[in-house]
Amino acid sequence: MKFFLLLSAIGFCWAQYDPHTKSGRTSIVHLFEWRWVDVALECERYLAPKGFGGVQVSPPNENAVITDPSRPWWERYQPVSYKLCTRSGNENEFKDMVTRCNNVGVRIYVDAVINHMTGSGVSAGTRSTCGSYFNPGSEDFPAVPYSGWDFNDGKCKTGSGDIESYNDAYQVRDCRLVSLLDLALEKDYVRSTIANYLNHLIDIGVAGFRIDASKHMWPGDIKAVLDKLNNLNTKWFPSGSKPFIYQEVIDLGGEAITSSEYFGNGRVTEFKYGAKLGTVIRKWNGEKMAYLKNWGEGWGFMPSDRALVFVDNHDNQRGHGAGGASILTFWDPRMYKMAVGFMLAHPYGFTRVMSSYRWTRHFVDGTDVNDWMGPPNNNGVIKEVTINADTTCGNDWVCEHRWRQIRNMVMFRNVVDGQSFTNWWDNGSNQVAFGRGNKGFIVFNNDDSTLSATLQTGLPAGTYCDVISGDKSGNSCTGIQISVSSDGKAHFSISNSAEDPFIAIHADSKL
Ligand code: AAO
Repeated sequence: MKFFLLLSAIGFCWAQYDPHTKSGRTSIVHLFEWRWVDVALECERYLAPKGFGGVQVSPPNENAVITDPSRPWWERYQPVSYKLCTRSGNENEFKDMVTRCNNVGVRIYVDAVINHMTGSGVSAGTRSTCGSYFNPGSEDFPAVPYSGWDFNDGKCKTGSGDIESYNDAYQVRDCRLVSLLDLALEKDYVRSTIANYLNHLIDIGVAGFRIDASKHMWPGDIKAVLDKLNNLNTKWFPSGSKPFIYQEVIDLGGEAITSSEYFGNGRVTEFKYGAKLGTVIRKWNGEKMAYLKNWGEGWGFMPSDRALVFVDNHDNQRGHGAGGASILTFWDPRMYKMAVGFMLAHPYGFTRVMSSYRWTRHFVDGTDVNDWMGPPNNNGVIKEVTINADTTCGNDWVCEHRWRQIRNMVMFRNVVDGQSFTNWWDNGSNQVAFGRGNKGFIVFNNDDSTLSATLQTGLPAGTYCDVISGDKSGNSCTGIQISVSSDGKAHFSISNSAEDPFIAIHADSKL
């Protein structure tokens, strides 16, 4: 029995569900559209010291240069080849980033766009980020190479060749997603070509992949690609480690395709998480935080050990993808910090923090017509992520991961890792609290009245620094102090008009 347990523990550690973060690091951050040189610096100067486990980077492979609209962020989801050459940097810069991040214990996860190539309507003669020739009209991508044989045209049964209904699993997998040329992943040549691309990245030292548009590929085809992948680079990972896999499948219920079909391949994005949490924090549809008591599987989410969770992603923060209006983003900072704080304190799922750039929103009839706008740039060249004296970012990079409340909750999650969900309390409305064993405790007041309560924290007696209103530095605290008595109880008072109406304390914030 013992031997079996040991084997299954090892099996889990080395398998595709494990992010291979350095021990004690429990979250990753999506540095959306950052340049590789800036990611490398951020690993060294911020992510490693603050306990982040890894970075999801934007697609590193060559893409079409879209000029109408002018250099949208989404051009990176229109591959031209698998050369590592984009607005974020070239192959040498990519390698340097992976090496430097790994050397400080921060992993790199690549956004792998393998379902398709460019849009069918992109005109021949369109430039690409590395100068490779391609012709969408004749399905010719000589820099890979792919030709007409390598696409799904024959299999798709819709009149337009595009996905017309999400109620038909065949359409969703065999037809074109928004006219993007759909690769024939049933072909061994296509599978091997994709595997070669991913293996190149693995050999450089990446720790895993976000598989873009997984819903649009058959689970068995994805598996066939994954079966061809190398183990991770032993310079940084134990021998026999498999890449971490998380598949982008949008399953809010009610469609032909469900997330569970993909569990055999790796983790899956849980889109219900951000959609529901946004609804609760906004208090829409009669939802209240008290209902979060059984958050997780109790809300109909997938099993925790299969879930990749997030409050918002690069799509739904600007109205793409799914989730709708309830999604919270940096544009609603007060509610957003509460949502991210709740996510990072709660044991469910493997957590990803979003890090965005600011763009000029312009709503026409409720739709942001500037949802396409690319990262801060000078004539198309991505701007550097500058760091201000107060540690926030300049040049319109939002850097949510550097907000004190979010950065400190990433550390909170590390400190309480492995501890159970304990000491739930609620007032029947929007004042709630819970602990993580004897390591951490968090209290929220999302009601319209002051919270004043003496609660069981589960923590050892002492004075703790609230990591939301301030930081512990040495033996002093720049924020609110909470004193826990010998019976584990502490008094909390949170005004409903507080800038951040929540308090979090943990073992390492003890003074
Ligand atoms: C661009 C242009 C297009 C043009 C195309 C080709 O915008 O007009 O035709 O180029 O020239 C990104 C952008 C796209 C962009 C594309 C390529 O978002 O606008 O197209 O790059 O440049 C589906 C997929 C999901 C996908 C999501 C955006 O299932 O995989 O659409 N996300 C990933 C990436 C994303 C990227 C791609 C894939 C492509 O994260 O950045 O696209 O590489 C339903 C379905 C979802 C479906 C949504 C949206 O959702 O369930 O699967 O996502 O529709 O079509 C409620 C429902 C919910 C429903 C939602 C929306 O919330 O509950 O289920 O409404 O109807």
